[in-house]
Amino acid sequence: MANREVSKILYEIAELLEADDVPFKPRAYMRAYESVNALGEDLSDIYKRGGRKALLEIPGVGQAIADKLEEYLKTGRVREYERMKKKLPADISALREIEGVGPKAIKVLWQKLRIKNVADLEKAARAGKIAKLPRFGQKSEEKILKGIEFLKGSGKRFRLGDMLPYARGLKILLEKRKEVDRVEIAGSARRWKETIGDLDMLVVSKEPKKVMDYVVGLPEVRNVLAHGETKSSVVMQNGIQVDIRVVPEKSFGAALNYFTGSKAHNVHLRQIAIKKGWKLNEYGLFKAKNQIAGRTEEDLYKKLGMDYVEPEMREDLGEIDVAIRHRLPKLVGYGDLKGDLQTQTDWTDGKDSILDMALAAHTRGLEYIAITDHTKTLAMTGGSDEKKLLKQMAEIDKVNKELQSRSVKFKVLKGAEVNILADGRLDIKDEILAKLDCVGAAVHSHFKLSRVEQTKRLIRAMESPHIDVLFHPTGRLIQKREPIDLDIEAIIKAAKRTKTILEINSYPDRLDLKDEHIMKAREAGVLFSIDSDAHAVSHFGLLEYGIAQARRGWCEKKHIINTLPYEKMLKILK
Ligand code: DGT
Ligand code: CA
Ligand code: CA
Ligand code: ZN
Repeated sequence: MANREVSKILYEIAELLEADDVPFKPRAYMRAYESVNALGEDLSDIYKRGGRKALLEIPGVGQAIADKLEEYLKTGRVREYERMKKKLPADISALREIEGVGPKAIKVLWQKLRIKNVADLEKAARAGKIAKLPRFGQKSEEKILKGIEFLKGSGKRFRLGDMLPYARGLKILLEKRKEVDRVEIAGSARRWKETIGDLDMLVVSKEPKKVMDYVVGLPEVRNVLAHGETKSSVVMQNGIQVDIRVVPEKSFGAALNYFTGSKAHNVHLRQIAIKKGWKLNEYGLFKAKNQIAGRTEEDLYKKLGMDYVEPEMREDLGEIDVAIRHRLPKLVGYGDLKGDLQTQTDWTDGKDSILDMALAAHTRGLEYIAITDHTKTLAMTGGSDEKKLLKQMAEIDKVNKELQSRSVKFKVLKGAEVNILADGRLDIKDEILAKLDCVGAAVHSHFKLSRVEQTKRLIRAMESPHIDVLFHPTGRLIQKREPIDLDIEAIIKAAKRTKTILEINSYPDRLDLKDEHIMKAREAGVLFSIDSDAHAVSHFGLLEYGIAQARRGWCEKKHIINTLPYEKMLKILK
């Protein structure tokens, strides 16, 4: 397809002429660009059919432009364009997408700061270099940054749960290519941060250019921010920016390590390399000019004198020192859960029956679930009162018998997600709660109480002898609702004192407790459950997000009660 390439050339010639203040000509090229862009027929077919005469019939194409079209169709290049491009080699089409950036500005940006693409421009603007340029100033710098944010999507961060499945899809797409040997998701997504700024992907290939052309040409791409030989940045239709790099096999470990980050972890590793007289970068670990490690991440850490650090821990929160002393925790694994202590069914606002939830959990490799439907003061969910709870308990007995008769080794536990009232009382009578196997309590209303009231409220609930687990303790919804105002230290202390389990809720909108609170609570000796909060059979897959948060909080198997078989787990409960 010559049309796409030719129309880009015409567009850029128009802009290059404009940048040089040439009168009239830019308009002519822009008109020709518009016609070629809108052609229904391939230019080379038109030329084959009618020669130069046919080219001249295209609206806006005069003698001078026809020369260029002919030259392109015969030789694949336009020398005058190449000559102009040498003087101003910036990616004009991409930079022009930014609100407020015109051809004259692009010329100044190139001449003064060697800015070639949107990524360069963003870097310079963030460093305050644009404001200092003649004819720019503070206001235009801010405007440029806003324009880039807009181009990149909303400029905000994305919830991991919304983007990880997408990233995995992209990975599979790339893995199918012949020229691609290996693909890994890196960056904050590999570290399982609750939100991600963009997606970083790493590809091993001997044909980087092919990979780059393929990625940039994907129909999913909304904007190309940079298109290089081994690095590109694109914005997808869903608004996420994808940074993708191709590296050779021998640098793969070093590159994966570098692009996984975090930046703070990287900086710390590099200091260690320097102390040993070596150099560490995304290409490898080097002693003088010789690569001594970096083909894999494992050999890299080993050579640096430490144990392999799991990506979830790479935040420079002390993990490097612990790795050097060979004292890293053995993190809870993605396959370590035996049960799930928070699930909802069609008895309230869940979609599926108790039996179906049990069978789905069993298929996922779990050995038990607790049924924890909402209680009566959460009226819009059809929450259970005491009578309904008793009825449900009888039903659970039946389901367990049914499972047994089908030889399914699986246990359904009786539970509830008891609603905590504004003053910390519970909405279900104690004598009923006493009959349940595993009781969670949670806040679903009065989110705006003061810190003092809120903290008192939760502590009162935890003091109930029947409340085993505090579900989604802070009530936050990532990017939607702030957490309730809590004295988290006091909550942790009370959990420890009352032997209340704190939940790590896996629902990607919640991830509650969050990583830093998990870290604190674990250090204080509090135990956790990792629950899906499933409202449908498909939701058990979400448990991996909760496990990831637990790992970000340095939790081992022993910190998570539902890694135990249910008899042992029940013994830990109040
Ligand atoms: P994000 O995208 O904001 O959620 O966070 P990251 O960690 O994915 O950061 P990103 O996408 O800017 O860069 C990916 C990784 O590349 C980052 O985790 C570490 C590495 N990196 C980026 N810039 C630098 C840098 O200036 N120095 C070092 N040492 N590493 C960097
Ligand atoms: Ca990133
Ligand atoms: Ca990035
Ligand atoms: Zn619910």
